[in-house]
Amino acid sequence: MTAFAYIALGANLGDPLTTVRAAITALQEMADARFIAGSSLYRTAPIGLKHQPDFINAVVKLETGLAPADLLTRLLAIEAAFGRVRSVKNAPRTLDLDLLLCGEAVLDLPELTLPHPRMAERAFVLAPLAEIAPDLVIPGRGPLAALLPQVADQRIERLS
Ligand code: PH2
Ligand code: MG
Ligand code: MG
Repeated sequence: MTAFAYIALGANLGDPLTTVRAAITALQEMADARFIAGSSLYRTAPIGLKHQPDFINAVVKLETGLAPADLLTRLLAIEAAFGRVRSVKNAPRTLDLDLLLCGEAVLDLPELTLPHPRMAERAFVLAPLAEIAPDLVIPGRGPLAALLPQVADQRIERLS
């Protein structure tokens, strides 16, 4: 049994454009997962801690038979390989890979909540997600298309 998984990429330290492009390549090459689609890259205003550089964000769709916790372990390994150092919550980061959705899975574990608990409030997630999955319905949150207008005030620019 496989499921479609959606992963959000974010970076705002170092050379974030190069990092996000290289991280997409790493996801394309991940064992036990098939790369289905990747969104455009976006330049986005920081949400949460305001006084930090703009982010580069994107979303990728994979098909995988991995359990959500095992997929998360792979993502954390890629973050570490890109030099991610964890300090305070929402601090600037070289690379953040967030598991947004894994099929219909609804989970509330200490290390993993699915769907991602803040995805529905973030234009930097919803806009790239809408590019690759316009008809997506988020378990417990409803259709993506209905959520997007609610985040229209967040600054986000699609890069070519
Ligand atoms: N990630 C955060 C907090 N704020 N803001 C933007 N624009 N993009 C992000 O990826 C982001 C953020 C926590 O992971
Ligand atoms: Mg994050
Ligand atoms: Mg994260």
